[in-house]
Amino acid sequence: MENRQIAQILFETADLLEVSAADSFRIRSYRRAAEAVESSTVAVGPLANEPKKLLEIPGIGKGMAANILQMERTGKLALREELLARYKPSMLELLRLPGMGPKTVALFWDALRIASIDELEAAAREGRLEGLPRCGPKQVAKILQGILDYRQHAGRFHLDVAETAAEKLTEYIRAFPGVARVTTAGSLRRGRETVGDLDLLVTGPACASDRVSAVVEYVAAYPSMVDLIAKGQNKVSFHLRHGLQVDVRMLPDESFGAALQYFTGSKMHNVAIRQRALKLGYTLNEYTLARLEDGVALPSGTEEEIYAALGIEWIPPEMREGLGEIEAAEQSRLPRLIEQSDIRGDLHMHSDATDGRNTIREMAQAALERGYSYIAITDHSKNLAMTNGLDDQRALDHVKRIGAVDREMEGRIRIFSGIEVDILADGALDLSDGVLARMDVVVASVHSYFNQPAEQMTERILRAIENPFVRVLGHPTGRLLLRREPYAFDLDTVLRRCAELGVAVEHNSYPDRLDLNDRNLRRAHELGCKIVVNTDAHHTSHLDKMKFGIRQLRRAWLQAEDVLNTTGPEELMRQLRQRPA
Ligand code: DGT
Ligand code: CA
Ligand code: CA
Ligand code: ZN
Repeated sequence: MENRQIAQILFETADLLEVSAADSFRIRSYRRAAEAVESSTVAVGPLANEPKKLLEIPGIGKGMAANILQMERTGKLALREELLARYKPSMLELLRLPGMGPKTVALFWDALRIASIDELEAAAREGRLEGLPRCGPKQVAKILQGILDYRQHAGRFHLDVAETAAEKLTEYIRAFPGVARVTTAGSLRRGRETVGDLDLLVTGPACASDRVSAVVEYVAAYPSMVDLIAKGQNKVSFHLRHGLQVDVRMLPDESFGAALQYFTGSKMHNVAIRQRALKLGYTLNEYTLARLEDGVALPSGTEEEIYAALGIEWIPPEMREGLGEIEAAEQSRLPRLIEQSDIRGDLHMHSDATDGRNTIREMAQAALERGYSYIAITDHSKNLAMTNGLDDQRALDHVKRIGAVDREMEGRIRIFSGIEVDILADGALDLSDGVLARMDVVVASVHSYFNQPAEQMTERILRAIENPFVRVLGHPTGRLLLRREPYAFDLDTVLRRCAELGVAVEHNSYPDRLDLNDRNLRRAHELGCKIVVNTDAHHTSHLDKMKFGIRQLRRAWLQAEDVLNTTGPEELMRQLRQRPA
């Protein structure tokens, strides 16, 4: 079992113990063990048979080592199963609702025997929660909203989660003799901001029709699978932990292009492509492109061949949403989409001065290794107390330190001094103008009072960007994908004002932010906004999240010249707060 799976079971057991009002020491021991397993750099499961090594991990005692052995042997933990039998399995889902901790769940269980989201919703609607502690009309409305949000997102996954799962599975399948390629299709290939299920294509000599059954059996035996949904002649579907579904299809090499085109989608794009094929006298399915009149198959081994036969250029997957891309291809006006290699620097990252994990120098070194010409260090300001945010004096000291490291790098990479300054509730900034004036890159972001009325939030952001030292509006909508909706405000008005003032808007590459989204990015571009794409890295490894941001820019049809941090350091500084003519 993987650490993540073991940790998940332990976390869930801790939550269930808390619902059952178990001894707080016991609850804590499960939670501590879960955290230890989750952050352990060695695989804990395989150590189960060497209890001594397990016991060396802080947070894991004798009892917990026995639990891990049990999970490794049986895939289950008896205590968790017992607790689930006492309540209902639906209790775990209830615990995942936003804002529902074990204490609240325990309260509802004790008073009303509520053990599922449906039961909670019914109780809330029928007014049965009233009179319980902390259950005023406001809280009840919040619970109902939480249920709504949860249902809307249930069954979708962040891009990085889907990609990691795809990489692991790919590695497993590629090890089978005669498998030549494992290729990602579906929404993951199109770079959609969240993924419903994973679609993988497997091709190679082993997938010929007389041999494919061995590949099917092999894939159906994937060790990290939770349950098998379907096993067909050349297809396997199953669930991974946390419910992510995977659809794997095995195809002969000569069908690769047709299959990849078909399973990449989107459905809207494919409908239009098939209509085009029919108009030209062809049929197109996942196996081949063929002539209508006599059924003769045409070369279908690559996507390029398919699109060429239909008289259009190959269309990048990120554009295949049925939003005019086929017309653009017909007229040979497909954009040359931005690529990772166009990016020259990253303008939003944190160091260990606040809540980042690495030093300024380590961040610079990591950026250099990624081929960047510059970065900006933009730590938090004091309003975010839990991050140890900087006040005026510390911010000034930090500028000096950044400058010193910049000099140490001797021109190999530029390190701009910066800050991610909080936009306070009334739109004032968290640091004084005199301090902001000393920074190369001031990113202004909202991190508090997300629930202001829309008008107030709009005014607040407008006031903040009027400040002449603000260069970038950070993660402009504040959404957390699958968790928190964007705050209510008038984005269009804000984007217009950013364009007028020359303030750049950020696309944040963190896979659970990705704001602005693809539609908003396109809108920002239409309105003439400067756009920067940043990672908001809190660790050197986070710099690699840039690829998720790039995919959204591509989905917005953006080219390198539409994005500010594709230029060199001097040009960037020149343009950062220049007003349009
Ligand atoms: P998702 O999984 O919700 O994030 O989105 P997709 O686009 O990956 O959708 P999915 O997994 O249902 O199907 C993958 C692709 O396969 C889809 O984009 C187009 C193609 N496809 C699957 N089923 C159908 C179908 O019934 N009709 C058509 N036209 N295409 C389909
Ligand atoms: Ca899919
Ligand atoms: Ca699918
Ligand atoms: Zn931020």
